[in-house]
Amino acid sequence: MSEENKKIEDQVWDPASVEILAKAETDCVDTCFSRMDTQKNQCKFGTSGICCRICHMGPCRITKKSPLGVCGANADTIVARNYLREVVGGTAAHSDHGRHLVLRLKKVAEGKGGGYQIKDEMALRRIAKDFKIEEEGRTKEKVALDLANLLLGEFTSQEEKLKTLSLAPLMQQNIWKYHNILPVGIDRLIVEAMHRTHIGVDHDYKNLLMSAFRTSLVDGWGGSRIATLVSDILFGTPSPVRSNANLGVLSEKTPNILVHGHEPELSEMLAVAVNDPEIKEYVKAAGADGVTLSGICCTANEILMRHGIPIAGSFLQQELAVITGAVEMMIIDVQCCMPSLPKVAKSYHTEIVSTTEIAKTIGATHVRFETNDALRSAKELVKRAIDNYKNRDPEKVSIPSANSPLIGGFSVNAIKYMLGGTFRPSFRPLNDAIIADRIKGIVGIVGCTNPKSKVDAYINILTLELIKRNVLVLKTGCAAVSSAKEGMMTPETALEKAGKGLREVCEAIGIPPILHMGSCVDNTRILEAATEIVFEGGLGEGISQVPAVGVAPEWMSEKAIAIGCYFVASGIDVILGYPFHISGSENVTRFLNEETKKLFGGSFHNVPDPHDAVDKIMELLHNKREKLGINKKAERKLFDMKDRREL
Ligand code: BF8
Repeated sequence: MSEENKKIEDQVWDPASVEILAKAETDCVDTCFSRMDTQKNQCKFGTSGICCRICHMGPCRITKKSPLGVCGANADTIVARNYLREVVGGTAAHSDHGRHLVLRLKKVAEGKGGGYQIKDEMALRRIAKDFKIEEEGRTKEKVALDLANLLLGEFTSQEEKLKTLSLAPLMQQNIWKYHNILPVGIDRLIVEAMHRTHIGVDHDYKNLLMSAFRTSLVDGWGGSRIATLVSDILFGTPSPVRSNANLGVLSEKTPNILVHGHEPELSEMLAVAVNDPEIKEYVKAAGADGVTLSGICCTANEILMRHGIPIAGSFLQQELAVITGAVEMMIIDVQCCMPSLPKVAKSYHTEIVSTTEIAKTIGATHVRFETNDALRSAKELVKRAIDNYKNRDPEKVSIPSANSPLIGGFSVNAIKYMLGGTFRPSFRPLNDAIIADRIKGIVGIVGCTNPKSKVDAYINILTLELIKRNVLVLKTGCAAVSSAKEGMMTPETALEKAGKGLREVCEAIGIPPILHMGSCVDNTRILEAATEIVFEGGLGEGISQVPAVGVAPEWMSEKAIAIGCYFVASGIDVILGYPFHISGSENVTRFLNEETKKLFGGSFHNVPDPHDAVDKIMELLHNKREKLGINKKAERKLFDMKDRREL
């Protein structure tokens, strides 16, 4: 192995990425990995959260010599304000995504759907019932209109608390009420959080941080939850589906179109367009047998879950996909699309196409995706990609062979059905397995990948070690893609590695021990699963009592911070592979990492090493099981001894 490849192997885990990063060096193309090198020694004021650029008396930086900003703000205020603004950023991204889908549902209900339909009427009626909307004897359009109006009200409500909160167990609702953080409308809370972080408004770090948790609730139980609910109604509730993942899904023999971003309105229609007879004829005329559509990032997860369309890669593979030289077009919408893409694409024939007014990139072609005439708009994009096929330079093409099979599509409904059967879908068998100690608990491994450390390594080590220890792993976002690429999302491979108890349960039910639950907004499916466990009974009155942990091993985005906050506010401990930018304030750090435990039943834990994370997670699960009285005696002793050793 060359020295060069050795270095690359320290940056990325999967062989396809190693191969393409080597190609990037040969082709003299910059990637986020080379830029990470040049960005080493990142600003310490930024990483500790003590740089304040909120007003133009600054920017101010807190040091021992200058402990206050020009306005008098101390480190606690500055760190907490910066943190709240990050939570706002993440919440806004998820919630705007949710809003677009509700507006689409409304148009569909009014007969102006632009080619979209209600694909899952049962989901519509089930959700309508949850919100006490009359549905019996009414057309699906009428029900959908009432539901869309109710959900739009979730964004605009000024004083009424969010209705989607009623989907949470009563215990969590009471905790939020007790701490005075029951959220009102999504838009109002986002505006209010921006207001209180303006110069001269909220200076109490605890007050600011409670606002961060309140804001995050309008993400997890509001905007994101709405996005998932409405996506299921419009595009279908996912059920298990086979597919493949990694750059090897690209085809040497057909035009390749990559869809990248987050909102499923675009990707859903592209999935339809590539199978349209007109497109089949068009591509034949271009000398190919078909078009290969695959996805990057969360949009990949969306179309995988509902159509079994393969995943080309996760966040940090977006540039690598272009560097294969085999991509005719990358169609992007919102979130996690790197501004570097057009520059990378310049070395090849790939056209980067942006599609929405709120997300443009210099160097990309902007073709507005017309949601009101979506199929035509999608077909035009596909034809444009096919036209570009002739420009592919075979000399520049190198598609890695890595291409792992996977099973995705585990919505809560699908899990319930698999656990209980068609006539009595239920979480009972899972609760019983947890109570009987065959499964220790559930762990959601979620979030991004980050070039600060070897990509996918933490996620894959942790996942493997947890299933060995009889932990059922639920996955979303790019963390799900890491496992998929590793070949760990088929029962065949993962069950071999799972502990005895978990293996027996999964074999009996017919599920893999690692469940792909979707995109980042679908983290709400994990909350939904935890809620089902509570409702099923025997594992506590609230989510905070369920043996469940969340982990964001390689996170990087503001959305991940918002997700972490709504998990903690819902009573779930969250392990972070990288710390927040808060170390400049001991008070803020203590509040997030310790005091939240007393408030909500869960807190944050910084654990940079995956093996330490395994120990920490098992300890957290053990403690929750202990409180429920479901630990075996022998195991209790073992943990007592371990505690004594630590003392
Ligand atoms: O929303 S996991 S890198 S793609 S932010 Fe982005 Fe992170 Fe991936 Fe999806 Ni989520």
